Amino acid sequence: MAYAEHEIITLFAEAGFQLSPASLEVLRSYDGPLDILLDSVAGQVSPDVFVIEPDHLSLTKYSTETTPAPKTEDRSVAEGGDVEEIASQEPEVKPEVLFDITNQSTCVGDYEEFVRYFRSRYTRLYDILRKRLSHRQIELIGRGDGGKELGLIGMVSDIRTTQNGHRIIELEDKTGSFSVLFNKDRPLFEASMRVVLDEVIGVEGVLSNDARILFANDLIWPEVPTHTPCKSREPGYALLLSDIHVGSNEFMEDAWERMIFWLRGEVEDGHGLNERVRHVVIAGDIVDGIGIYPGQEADLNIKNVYEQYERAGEYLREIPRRLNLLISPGNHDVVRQAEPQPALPEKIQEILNVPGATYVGSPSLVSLDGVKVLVYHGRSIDDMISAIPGLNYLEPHRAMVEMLRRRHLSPVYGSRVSIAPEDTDYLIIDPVPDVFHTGHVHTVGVDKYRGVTLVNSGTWQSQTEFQKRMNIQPQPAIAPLIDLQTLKVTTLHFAR
Ligand code: D5M
Ligand code: FE
Ligand code: ZN
Repeated sequence: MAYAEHEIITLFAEAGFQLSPASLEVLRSYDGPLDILLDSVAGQVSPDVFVIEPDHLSLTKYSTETTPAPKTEDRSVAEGGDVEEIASQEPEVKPEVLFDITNQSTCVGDYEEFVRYFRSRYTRLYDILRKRLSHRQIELIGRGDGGKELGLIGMVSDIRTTQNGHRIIELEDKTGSFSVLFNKDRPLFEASMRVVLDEVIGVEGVLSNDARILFANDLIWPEVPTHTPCKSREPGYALLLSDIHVGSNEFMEDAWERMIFWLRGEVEDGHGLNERVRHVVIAGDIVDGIGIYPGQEADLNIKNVYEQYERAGEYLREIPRRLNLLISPGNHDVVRQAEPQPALPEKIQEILNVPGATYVGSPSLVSLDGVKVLVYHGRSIDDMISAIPGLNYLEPHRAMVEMLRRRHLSPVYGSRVSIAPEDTDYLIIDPVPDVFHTGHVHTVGVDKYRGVTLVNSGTWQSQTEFQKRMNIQPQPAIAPLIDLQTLKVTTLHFAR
């Protein structure tokens, strides 16, 4: 998808840059996502650069014409190696896992458990919302309250449109259910379109004279309070990856190897970025799995899932041993599909055989050098995109914003995400993370929302036949790199 010259010039001009003729030439044949390239260029050039030269552009692209011999710094299990030397390659600090379902699951999935689960969701989000509502709660409504201003917090149990085009949202709380009307001629109607089933919201408005319906004047989401993120005190970067899909015909081995060469310092990196990487986080879909979608067999070059993990282990062991490697599962992995997903089972960990790796569930909250990172594969992005008008697959970070707004990773129940009714709702976003990392949709999105850095990390799989049929356009082989000291994100391009 090459860009037209005027599009390129305008995009850079809006960011305060001019392009030299040579850079324009380079960009005209560039077929990656230009906004992402621009972001990373803007993040890296010094403030006194106003004219972009080709050198500035190549900052973010690493390619290896010749393949250097691999160094022995990787995670390969050393045979007869010096034990002390191997120990010294261990990462200095392990990531601290703050919150994770692994080994904590209590659920069998019966009806009682669902009741308890939704009660937990309601109560916890109620506590967050209560502080944001100014009016007293509707629980206290008496017969004489018609015409008064009131507030209400509830879980959305029904959304319908009246004959006149107004929207009625049914809110349920512990005491029962109440109808709230959003007038189609008021500006608030727009916001009411974004309400999804099963989320917990607050509304304020005026009660009808017969006290049977609330006319909404305000819609309040749990929301992220303006957040001052923690930053690392020492220099250090984390490479945020996901959706590797080993075993698929479309797994981009060459691109992966280019990233490994860069990570090991075996290709030119004028900025020494690779040396500053301390952590690698993988947010799920390590392998392509088997039987995940119709006709997948034709797309697999490894048709046995255990062999897929064996091969994945080989690729992961190429990551230098000195780095913290954190692995969380996705919907293609061999682990419970219902969310929250526990870490990959021990058997799979043994097959992967990656020394020093830390396995966590999805979601999980980890601390990397003091920065709280919420890692979640992101399957609910599909549900968010189909339920909320205006969201799309090319801007996954916007779906992430909607999750933060709702303080919930998967508000819609009973769509593509299935939820395991744990006795507390692990999908609630609390505490507010400093960094929110997802994957799944195979596109790259970077943004900041109320102080939280959002990263959707793309994929290492080029477009599959299935995705072609579904009209899914992946952006593969782009690795977001976050500076934990500044929380600035750079995207590195390894496609060629
Ligand atoms: O998801 C890769 C991408 O494919 C992501 O954008 C979701 C989309 N996807 C996955 N399965 C389906 C179905 N059944 N319909 C529509 N879109 C889908 P991944 O988890 O890697 O397969
Ligand atoms: Fe995936
Ligand atoms: Zn996925």
